[in-house]
Amino acid sequence: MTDAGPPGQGNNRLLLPERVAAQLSPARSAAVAARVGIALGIAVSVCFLTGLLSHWIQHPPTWFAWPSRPVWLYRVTQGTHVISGVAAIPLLLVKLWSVYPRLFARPLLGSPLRLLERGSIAVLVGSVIFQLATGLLNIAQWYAWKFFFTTTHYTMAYIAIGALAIHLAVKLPTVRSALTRSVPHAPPDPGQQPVVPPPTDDELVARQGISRRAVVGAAGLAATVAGLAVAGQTVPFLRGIAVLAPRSGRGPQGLPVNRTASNAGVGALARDPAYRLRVSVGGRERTFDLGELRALPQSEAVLPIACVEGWSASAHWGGVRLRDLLAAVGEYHGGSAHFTSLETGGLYRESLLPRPHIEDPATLIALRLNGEQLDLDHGYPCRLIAPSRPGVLQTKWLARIEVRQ
Ligand SMILES: Nc1nc2c(c(=O)[nH]1)N[C@H]1C(S)=C(S)[C@@H](COP(=O)(O)O)O[C@H]1N2
Ligand SMILES: [Mo]
Repeated sequence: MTDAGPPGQGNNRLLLPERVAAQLSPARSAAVAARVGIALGIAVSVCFLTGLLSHWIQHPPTWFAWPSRPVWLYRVTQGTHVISGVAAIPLLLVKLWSVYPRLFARPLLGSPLRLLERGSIAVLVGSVIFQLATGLLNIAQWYAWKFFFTTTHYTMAYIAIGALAIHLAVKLPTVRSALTRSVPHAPPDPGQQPVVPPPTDDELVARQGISRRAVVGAAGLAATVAGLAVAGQTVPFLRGIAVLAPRSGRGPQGLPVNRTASNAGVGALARDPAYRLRVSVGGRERTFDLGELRALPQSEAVLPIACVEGWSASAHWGGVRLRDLLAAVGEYHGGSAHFTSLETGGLYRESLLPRPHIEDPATLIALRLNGEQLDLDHGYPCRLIAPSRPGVLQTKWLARIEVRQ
């Protein structure tokens, strides 16, 4: 190929050695870009919606209500959020690769429509790279920069999805025509009459290097492998292959720990024989020592801890039903319960529990975990565990429960 090729194929010669460009050009087509783009669009949209849910659960707008059943609901939505985000990374790379020469096609800017197209691509690529990179770092790191992470990750999500909408609207005609073309064959050269049948996939490989079908297949495979590499942190039987899941299955009592008692600086207060849990509801207040909590009717529940980072693990919890504990103090007439930890600092020392979760019989003030007394790192003397909730709201080392109407 000495020519730069038809406009749809881009100008490879400007960026790559001629031999390499000739190998790659058949795979760098609108047909590949559209197909990988659709998979990427689906992954990004699923990631956006599940991320939005997680944000609303943690910072509920007045119109928003999240159910307490099924107990695994948040585990599934947040697992999906992390898996779709990670699967999007290879798809984005292949998509960028397939359109790369065309990104620099002349004219760079030009008409207002072209300006919009270019601008939305720049914003889209930048924001999606930012989201996927910070999301991935958050899975690997945690805590140090969480406050910065949540607010920017949330804001950037709207920017990314807005740019995606503009990009799709502008590209709709291109996508439509690209999808009617089949992947294995090159589009007919407009300068020639088609006197021979179009080459088969194998011929194309032999003649020109990578086929389009191979690229689309490789993108799908890479996305699946990446997804599986994190899926193990939430799907137990995939744990063995979860190379991107740093906190699966380890920790005391068979459950990972995000923040230990010594990190939180609560060891002495938690072990103090003078420990009391203060509970107030319906204008009454009462304190409980550990013996009194153990003397109340005990219940059990199998519930997951589902961290916003995407790891989750199911466990067998035992303790006092929250609604029983409240009933032992005063009358509950609705409203949220405010939980405060013994922890004096930290971002997660308090949480708010809405009515559906307060009334759910599976919501426990846990004293036991997997058949043993709750480990200090899991929240001894007692912690909140409620169904279908982000782990970050399952407050450990409880000091106070206060119903606010
Ligand atoms: N007081 C307090 N409670 C807390 C936290 C914390 O830092 N402080 N971390 C939360 C987070 S982010 C998660 S995922 C769960 C993890 O519970 P585990 O450490 O028992 O697995 O506890 C939550 N409860
Ligand atoms: Mo968490």
